[in-house]
Amino acid sequence: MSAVKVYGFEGNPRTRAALVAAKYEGVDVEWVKVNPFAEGGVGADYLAKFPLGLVPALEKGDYKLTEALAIASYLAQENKSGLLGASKEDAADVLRWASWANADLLPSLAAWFRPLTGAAPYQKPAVEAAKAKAVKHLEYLEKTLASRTFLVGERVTLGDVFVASVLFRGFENVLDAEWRKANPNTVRYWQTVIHQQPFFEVLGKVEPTPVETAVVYTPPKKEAKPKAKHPCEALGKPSSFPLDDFKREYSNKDTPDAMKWLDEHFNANDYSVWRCDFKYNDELTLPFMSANQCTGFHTRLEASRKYLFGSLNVYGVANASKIIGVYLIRGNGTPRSLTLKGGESGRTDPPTGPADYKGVFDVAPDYESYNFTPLDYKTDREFIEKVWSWEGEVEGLTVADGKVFK
Ligand SMILES: N[C@@H](CCC(=O)N[C@@H](CS)C(=O)NCC(=O)O)C(=O)O
Repeated sequence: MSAVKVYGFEGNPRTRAALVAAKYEGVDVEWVKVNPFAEGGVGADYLAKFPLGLVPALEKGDYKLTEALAIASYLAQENKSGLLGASKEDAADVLRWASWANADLLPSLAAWFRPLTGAAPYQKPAVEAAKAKAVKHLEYLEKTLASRTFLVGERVTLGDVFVASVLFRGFENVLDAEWRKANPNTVRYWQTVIHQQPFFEVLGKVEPTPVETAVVYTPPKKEAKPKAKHPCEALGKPSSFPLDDFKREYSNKDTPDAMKWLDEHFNANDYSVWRCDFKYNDELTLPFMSANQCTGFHTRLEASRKYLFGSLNVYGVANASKIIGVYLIRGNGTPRSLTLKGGESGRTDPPTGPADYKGVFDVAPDYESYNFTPLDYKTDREFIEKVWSWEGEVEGLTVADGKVFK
């Protein structure tokens, strides 16, 4: 006769119920340890036999069976120890409790404690809902047991085997000392059932120790995200001058004198100059409001302060104005595809700066409201000085206001 094999894993209530049922009936089973939750899962051989990959499963020669209730009933079939109930009504009641434990109590308990232990993803509302469901079912059990030692008749049945096996999961995780105090019938019942010889033979000598306090969810430690580096950081120190030196010149001298200093020090490998035009000048109304917009833009450029200098001006009069600026930025990374004002830049040196102006300006979420055009320091010098000194006319308009970023 072929040996009976039961597949499942240690501590699994459904596997345990099958093994205990076999002990009651005196059926010799070989317990083959298989755990779908372990690394590597159940393995190809198991899937070939039991395509759903779930446990428990039973095998006897060519006969294969899944579903915990079916397996335990099969093992208890001869009903030598009365596990299946003494009458038709008892048999149905036994099935009812076993089914309740397997299909209602276990899933709601598992959905309550598994996320708390990290075995399943944690979502507070789902855990709360599962807890509420489990508690409702457990209250029903507590009331039922107020007047009974066992769930059906006067001796242990398969209903008790399932209910007691599933309760382990609760006592190991969430049914803590406080809960036990409030539910003495269930505790007494569980202790009675699990101290029967067949349970003892499956569980071994170790006395179960219910938790003092329910497990609590501990959020995984968030890995500290490394602070994003500013793209200009990769450029290192400029070979010509630190931008602060020019900012100081500009602050302490008249702009023409500061520009003379820049004429001597400007190095197109270290820095590039950009014209900035607001895209929606048609929408501008009062110059002071436009100037506020310039201030806002500069505030949002703060993260690029080390790499940026410039002035953003309001030209014209109320309802006929434009926002135009000029910025000096760290990096010569003018994309070669861009046409410089007045023709190709002619520069053939590889870019050493950020891919283009974006690296500096996209720290401000509204930078896309502006057009940026590369300027040539030498040929556009007059325009640059005009904007930085707030003098002269640009596109026939004079400066109404301006905001310097330094
Ligand atoms: N309805 C099946 C459910 C079996 C089941 O879901 N077993 C769980 C362990 S208790 C399992 O194998 N889960 C693995 C998985 O979901 O991948 C039964 O009553 O036996």
